[in-house]
Amino acid sequence: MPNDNTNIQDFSPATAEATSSFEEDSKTAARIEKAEEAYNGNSIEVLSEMEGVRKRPGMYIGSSNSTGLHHLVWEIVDNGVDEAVNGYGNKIFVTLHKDGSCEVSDEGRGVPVDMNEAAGVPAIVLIYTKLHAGGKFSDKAYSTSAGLHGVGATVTNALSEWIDVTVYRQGHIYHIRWENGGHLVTPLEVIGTTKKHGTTVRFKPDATIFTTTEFKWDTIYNHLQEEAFLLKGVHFYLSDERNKQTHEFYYENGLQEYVQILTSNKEKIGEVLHFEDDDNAIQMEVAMQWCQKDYNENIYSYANSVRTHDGGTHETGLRTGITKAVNDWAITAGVIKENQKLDGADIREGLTAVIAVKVPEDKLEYEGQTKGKLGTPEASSLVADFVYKNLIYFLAEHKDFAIDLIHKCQASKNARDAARKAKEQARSGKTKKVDAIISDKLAAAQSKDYKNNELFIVEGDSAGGSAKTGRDRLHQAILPLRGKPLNTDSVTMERMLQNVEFSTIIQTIGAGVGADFDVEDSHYGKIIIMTDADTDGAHIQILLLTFFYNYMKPLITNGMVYLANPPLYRVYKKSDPSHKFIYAWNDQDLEAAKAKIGPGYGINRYKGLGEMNADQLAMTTMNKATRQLLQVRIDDPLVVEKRISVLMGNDASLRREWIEENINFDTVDTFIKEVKK
Ligand code: 1YM
Repeated sequence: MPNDNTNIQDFSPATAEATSSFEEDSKTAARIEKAEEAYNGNSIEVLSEMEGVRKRPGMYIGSSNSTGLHHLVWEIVDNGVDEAVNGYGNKIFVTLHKDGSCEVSDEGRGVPVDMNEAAGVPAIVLIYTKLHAGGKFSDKAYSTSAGLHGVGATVTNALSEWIDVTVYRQGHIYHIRWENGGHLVTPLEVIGTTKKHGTTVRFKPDATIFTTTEFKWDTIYNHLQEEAFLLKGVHFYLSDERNKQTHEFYYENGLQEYVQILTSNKEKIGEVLHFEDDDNAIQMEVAMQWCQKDYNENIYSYANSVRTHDGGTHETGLRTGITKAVNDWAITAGVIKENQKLDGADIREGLTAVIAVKVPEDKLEYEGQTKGKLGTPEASSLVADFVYKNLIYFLAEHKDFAIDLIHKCQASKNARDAARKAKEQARSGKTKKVDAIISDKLAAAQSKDYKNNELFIVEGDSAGGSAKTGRDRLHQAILPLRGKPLNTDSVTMERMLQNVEFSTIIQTIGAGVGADFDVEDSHYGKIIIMTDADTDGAHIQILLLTFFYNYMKPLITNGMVYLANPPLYRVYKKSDPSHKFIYAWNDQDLEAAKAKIGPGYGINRYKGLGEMNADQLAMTTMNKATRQLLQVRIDDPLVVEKRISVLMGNDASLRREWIEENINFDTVDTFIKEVKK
């Protein structure tokens, strides 16, 4: 769906125009011959390394599902992007072919083909057959750290049915091909001459490795768009030969446009602020926009083009710089007194900001196991100074904006104070009436060990009834919902608070709402949305997730929101009177169940939760030992904002189109789902 502004154009990579005139350079031929000999000597060791990748793909690309599959593309794209970042070429082409292969091209120097003396094989062979080979030859200052796992093209080779690499370099066209996970079938050869320079890689993922080998337009679209925001001046061309879709990404103003798109459906205060500094040891770029009626702080950070989900020193610096600049300006301008300083949280409410830093390789540090949190100490003070100086200057130059901003901060502060008072009052005994309302609907958990308690929000009274009977009373609470919840994206907070369903949810969770929400106060460690596996159920999921996203975002960012995942089928043996069932959650399970039961099986397809009795619902969907939950996460902020604005916006035709396109209940793909117990 995100290809909303797709324009049909034909993008053919310049490098594809290979000259067919075959003119082999004798020196190169001799070199290549030598390389082949050396390669044979080396190949056993190399193959065993690649065999390791094939045996445990998850270790190298995270998983062997669709996410892992797309890692194969990112590894190759990253090599092209690194080349562009280093100043060679400014176009990257990605083509999805009808035969299931993916082709990536750039217009850089071409992958090095000269002999690596130490190894006795051409550099390109090392780059495509040894793990972590890239860095050893590279002189690049900032690498993209090649996605999450940073293992390079070798992994793509190891996990492909075949891979062809064509290099246009110093007047020659070189070609090399591997098959079946890294078996060299066409050694490096010169196949022609050319005036072009660059690299083209085409590969077909190995269907014996992945659970799916279908490249998704949306996934690649979103990834390239994110890269394009971060790399001003680089053009990305995506084209899909399967359905003739094409799209070009090019953002001259980078992060400024990123923030514009993130806030496109919000009520803005002033313009996007955009600051850059290329002169320091660490390159820094930040864009920010304040909005009304948004109770969240939306900060997204990147280090060397890789998203830092858990923030780090650059994010800390950004927060410090903003708080200090706004307070200093407000005090100097006489808008507030020294003792009325605003809290950072009040200043950041309604702020959408993206910060991207480029840290030289030798200073690049991460905290923890994953690359989710930047650790480089210098980033904190460098970013804080840079943001402070630029922001205080901007405020001084744009007084009207500055005053509007301070008013918003003061309103945030007042709302927070009022909410705090209300909470204290509620605690001091004025809540009986509300408690009574809740207890009508809510079947509470007995335990006060909140972190281990689970709240099931269930579609419909009948499923709610089964859930109440089948639950673990100690730790599981059930809250049935009647009908469709309110669309909280199109109403004010006041209106939302008047809604009985949402006020019940807020009271039940017990941790406040909006700016006042404090995740530490949550009465439940898991909030589990349990709906039917049909369009209505999908719609209810979206409406509830939109509410949590807008008003209790930390529940999502802390991984506390889940979707129950009831089975789709029940398989049984017709002749067996004991009615032992095998449950199936997908078509793969179904096939396995049919095979297990053998001839004479029967299949029930569940349409709704109501078709299961309490025991079955508990066993398949609620019991910790046997259920599957989908954890809701926000991976790509842009996808969430875009989908929410389409799904929740006023344009009913866009919404219908989207639901129709996603009829197989991919609906909540917006929020990445991860299977958990
Ligand atoms: C479509 C994929 O791989 N392009 C590419 C890769 C490299 C170079 C140029 C390159 C880099 C350097 C010098 C250098 C790579 N080089 C290496 C290694 N596109 C694609 N284009 N000359 C050419 O960084 O010094 C790994 S990839 F290892 F040589 F550095």
